[in-house]
Amino acid sequence: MNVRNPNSSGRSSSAIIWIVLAGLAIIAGGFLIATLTPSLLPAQASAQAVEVDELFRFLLTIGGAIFLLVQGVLAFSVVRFRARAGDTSDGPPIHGNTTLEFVWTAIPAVIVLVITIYSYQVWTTTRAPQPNETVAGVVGARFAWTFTYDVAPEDFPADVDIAQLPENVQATLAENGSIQLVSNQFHTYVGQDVRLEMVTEDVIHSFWVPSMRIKQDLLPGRVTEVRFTPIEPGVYRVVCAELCGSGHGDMAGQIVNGNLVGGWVIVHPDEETYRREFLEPETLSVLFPPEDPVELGRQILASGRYPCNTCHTLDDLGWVGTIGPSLNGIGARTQRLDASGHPDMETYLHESIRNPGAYLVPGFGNLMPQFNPEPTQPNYMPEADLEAVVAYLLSQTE
Ligand code: HEC
Ligand SMILES: [Cu+2]
Repeated sequence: MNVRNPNSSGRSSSAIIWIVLAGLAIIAGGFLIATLTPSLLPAQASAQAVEVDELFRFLLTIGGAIFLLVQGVLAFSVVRFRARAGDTSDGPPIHGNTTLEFVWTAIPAVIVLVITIYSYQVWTTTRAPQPNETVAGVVGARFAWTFTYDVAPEDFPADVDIAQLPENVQATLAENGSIQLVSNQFHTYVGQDVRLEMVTEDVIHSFWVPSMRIKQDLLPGRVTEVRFTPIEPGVYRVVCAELCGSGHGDMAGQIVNGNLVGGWVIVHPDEETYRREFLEPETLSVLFPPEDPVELGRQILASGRYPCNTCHTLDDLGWVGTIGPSLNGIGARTQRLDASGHPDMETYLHESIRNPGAYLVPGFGNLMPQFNPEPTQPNYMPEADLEAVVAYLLSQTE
């Protein structure tokens, strides 16, 4: 019964037209939201990114349409059913409508079911083992990422002098005869399926490569893994997505003085370019550790394997940290000897890394992590590394 408007049949057919138009507008709006929002995301760099983004767009279409529906009905009701001047009556008491209740339970149930099936399918395909995947190790530690991967000697291009590698890469001969590379950068190429096996040395970290749309936690005592297949050549930031302490931000890939610090995934256009560029003599320094301990120490520190750069300034390596004292000229800082009671600078430097809390540089707190000699201890730094680092620091006298 419509008291205000006796001409109710004309009114209801025009209402149906309006409802249909509004419905179309809402659906179109949902598509528009789903199309525009992904332009805010970083470029898709992996096959997984394409699938994840498709799922995301699907969710956005549904979510966007529901958002517009709810807001539209709300706005319409506010205008259409507002109280007229002088009207102090209550609204009509409405309750119990089985059809309506059935519909508004069934529709969301169907939507949730479809989303569940679709997400599960994306989840399983993006994590499915691939026949020719290459496997690399990732260590997350406060506050650095380290990638470990093997290259068989026969895989080195013939014209490359394998005595040389980029400065940020450490290389050792593995037991099986292959060359094990350790770096804060992971190099691969378009189309190569990659599986990363990840462990943490301390707290929970989370390995996130936004452009690849992969994110996986590293959990103490467990090996977690993540897979991706690059589809776009490029240099992609790794970010730690789990707040892990004061240097958390340093785990994110950053460019400092033109150097890539923090974690990076570098995708070469194809396998040949990967081998040539990654192992190219001009861009390489030394593959097998240099004999000269000063050189070796410099290479170890430049590799980013230890997080010293987060706290210390050292011009020679482009470090700009300010939490600890500047290490410029540390080799000549003999005024520390009397104060700390050490006989010579070598012992002093050795102790300030193995046991930083024992003597504190005036004006600084006990903030430096202790670097320990045993692999089972946190912040493991082998004695050989430490000796080379000390030799290098001793050489920094101005
Ligand atoms: C979390 C911050 C932090 C990290 C990481 C860190 N340090 Fe320090 N470092 C400090 C602070 C703070 C001091 C001063 C307090 C003290 O003496 O322990 C210091 C002191 C030193 C000193 C003595 C400096 C002087 O003027 O006598 C040396 C040498 C040193 N650090 C080397 C290193 C090396 C090498 C690394 C990496 C293996 C490193 N530090 C990592 C914070 C840090
Ligand atoms: Cu972290």
